[in-house]
Amino acid sequence: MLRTPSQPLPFFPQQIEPGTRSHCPYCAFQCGLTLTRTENGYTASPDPAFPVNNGQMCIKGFTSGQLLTHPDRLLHPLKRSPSGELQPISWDQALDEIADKLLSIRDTHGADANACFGSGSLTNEKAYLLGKFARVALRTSSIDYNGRYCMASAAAGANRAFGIDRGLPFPLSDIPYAKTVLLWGSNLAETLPPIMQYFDRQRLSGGRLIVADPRATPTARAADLHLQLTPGSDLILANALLHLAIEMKLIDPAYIAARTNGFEAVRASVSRYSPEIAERATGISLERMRTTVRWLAEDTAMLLSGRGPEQQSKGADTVTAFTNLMLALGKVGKHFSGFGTLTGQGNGQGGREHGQKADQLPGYRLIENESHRANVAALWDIDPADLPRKGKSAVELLSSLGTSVKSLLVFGSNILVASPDADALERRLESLDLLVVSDIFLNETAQHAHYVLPVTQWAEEEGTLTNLEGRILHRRPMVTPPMTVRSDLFILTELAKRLGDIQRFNFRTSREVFNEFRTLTAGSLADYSGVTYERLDEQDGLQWPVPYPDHPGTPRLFETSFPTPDGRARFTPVEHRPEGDPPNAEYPFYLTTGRYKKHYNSGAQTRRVDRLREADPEPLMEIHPRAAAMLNIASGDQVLVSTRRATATFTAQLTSDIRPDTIFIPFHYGSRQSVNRLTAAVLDPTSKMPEFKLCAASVRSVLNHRA
Ligand SMILES: Nc1nc2c(c(=O)[nH]1)N[C@H]1C(S)=C(S)[C@@H](COP(=O)(O)OP(=O)(O)OC[C@H]3O[C@@H](n4cnc5c(=O)[nH]c(N)nc54)[C@H](O)[C@@H]3O)O[C@H]1N2
Ligand SMILES: Nc1nc2c(c(=O)[nH]1)N[C@H]1C(S)=C(S)[C@@H](COP(=O)(O)OP(=O)(O)OC[C@H]3O[C@@H](n4cnc5c(=O)[nH]c(N)nc54)[C@H](O)[C@@H]3O)O[C@H]1N2
Ligand code: SF4
Ligand SMILES: [Mo]
Repeated sequence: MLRTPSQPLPFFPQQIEPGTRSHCPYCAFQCGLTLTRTENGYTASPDPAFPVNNGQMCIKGFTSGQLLTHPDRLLHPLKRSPSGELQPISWDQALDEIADKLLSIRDTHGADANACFGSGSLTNEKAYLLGKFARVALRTSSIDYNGRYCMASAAAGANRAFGIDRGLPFPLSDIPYAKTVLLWGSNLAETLPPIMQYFDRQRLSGGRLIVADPRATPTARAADLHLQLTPGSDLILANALLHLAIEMKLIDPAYIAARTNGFEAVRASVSRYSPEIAERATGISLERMRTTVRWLAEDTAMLLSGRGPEQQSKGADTVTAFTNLMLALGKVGKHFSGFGTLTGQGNGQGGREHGQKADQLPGYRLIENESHRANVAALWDIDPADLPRKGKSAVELLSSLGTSVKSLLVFGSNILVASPDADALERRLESLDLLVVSDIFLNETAQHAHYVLPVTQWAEEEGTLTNLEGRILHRRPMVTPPMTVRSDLFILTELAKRLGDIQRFNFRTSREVFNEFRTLTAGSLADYSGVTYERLDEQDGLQWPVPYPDHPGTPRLFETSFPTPDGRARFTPVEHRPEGDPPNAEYPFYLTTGRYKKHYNSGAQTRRVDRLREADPEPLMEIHPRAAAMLNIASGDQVLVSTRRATATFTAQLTSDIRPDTIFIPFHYGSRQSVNRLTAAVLDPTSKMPEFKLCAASVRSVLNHRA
């Protein structure tokens, strides 16, 4: 026994004050909310005192209370029996057996044969401890996480240009003062609904909104100008806008000279992206391009990018085309202006800073940088030579399952629904010696596991998350967890102890983990060393870097310099490349994927919430009426959608909001309704982001349900 019965359970909340303020379980907006106990469970209401959401929430937040008392909630560790069923076992038995198996895999196949997969929904403490567990206890380089599917291209682009990656390098409260905002491939009216209050204020004071999206989404319909471009042509359009800005003498030579390097190479490269070429490739008229450039140049202006241009096999270069444009216009680091990317997951920002990424150590340190290695190894009390090197990125790691990788521990991702080319992944999961899934629900991935470990969830635990504007927030416990579940932190510390590392994983509270990791970030790019849980409570969060205890936080970056060796931002020329899985006569459509307002990511949580499931019970394939007419398809028909990998059946929805060459299917659904069975595992060579937004598809009608 590692615990005497009189001691409180490690990582369990000690006391819960009624009326505690905390945050939503889902997206990067991290709305402040409170919970009220009702006859049937819990009801969530917005916290009017929290400054970011200012009393607003979306339907997912309002219905989040249902997750806490859900009948599907996992309550006991489960083990797969020889006959294939998952059966309850004790925590000690589960942890002992998993640790034994990890050790025997390491002995037989080497340390890298054990792998971990993390998530942007884990708190900073969990993300940090998972990275430390992999490197120090398992001694494996095999760790990556679902942020590779999400923020990797944005991160690569921002690092390349600015030397740092904080999604929004300015506060949300700057948005209302931007004269022009260009939202590039973000449907934020549905994916960050309460953010619209900032845009409403912007529009009321005479601001303009431009949206670049192949679909006329609710966000695009709210815009002054909609650039309904051909999927995958974003880089061409961005380079052509810079070409025009140069031609129209709208660039800012004084800013370029004072604050940047490398413009001449970019000037030469964009000279080939004439508006005529771009008009043909993107479908956007010269007049619209000119208006866009004029609006962006003339006053305060922001370019904010979403997953549309980023989840492409050229996503990192496309983001670079955006930073090139905004730097040339002299906007970056000026008030109410600049480039930003809209982070998606609850802790999508903090989750990419603290060492669960294959190439990173905590505080945005790099695992291949010798002085970063020495620094972290010293704090972890290990020899730098024992710190594993860079591992494989998410899709590459999952492609090695069953061959070089024999075990996988998953924390906070439903990889079978969220990963590209999912049928191939399903076969690989089946070939593992050990699959362990820690989750709240038995999601599609957990159904393949050898062991399932039930964990505490958002309102039952403490920790920190970092929102889309780099604001570190305190997740406070509001509810006592069921006594039979455990925190992810408990699982990691107990497994580490069983692997023989007691001293380095001797934590009993989230706060203790936080204190170790904030010390470790001192002097790093994402410096949290001046943050305490108490300070977060007093100030409703702090924006990093926070390098010392009285530091007020850093709402705006880049005002005077960039965190590059010479303090200047970097231009990098980038060229268009075609998508990895292009349309042809057999597969004539672009299949693009994305989100519904009422479901969240793999849907493991939201498909279990009655109001959300009833509102959108299945994924619909959006198709333009002209394309549908040629294929003799009506709304409500069952259609077969085929790609070079698989065929699946969906219900058609005719809408003139989409381009005739494009179909759209959301990815929130599992099994036969999973669109990721169709997508391609084509990766961006720089960011290793899979090309979720673009593959070739064919459509045909199977059954006509017309009356
Ligand atoms: N309701 C809801 N909200 C969420 C989430 C959710 O699942 N549901 N998830 C959260 C997470 S993790 C994330 S990452 C964010 C994502 O938030 P968004 O980036 O807003 O979401 P997506 O729907 O993936 O993609 C945005 C848009 O990209 C467009 N698009 C497709 N192909 C292209 C292209 O080639 N070029 C361009 N320019 N656009 C293209 C799509 O039509 C879509 O409207 O949302 C967060 N918030
Ligand atoms: N085709 C297509 N595929 C995509 C995308 C797309 O646009 N198109 N978007 C990609 C993007 S941006 C993302 S972010 C991914 C997201 O997809 P996933 O990685 O699957 O993420 P989620 O569905 O948010 O959460 C997965 C699981 O985490 C559990 N969970 C939540 N909190 C915790 C916790 O604290 N601990 C533990 N152990 N479990 C927890 C939930 O119950 C759920 O089962 O999907 C990617 N996949
Ligand atoms: S899902 Fe996002 S926008 Fe909706 S309530 Fe939760 S944090 Fe707010
Ligand atoms: Mo995401």
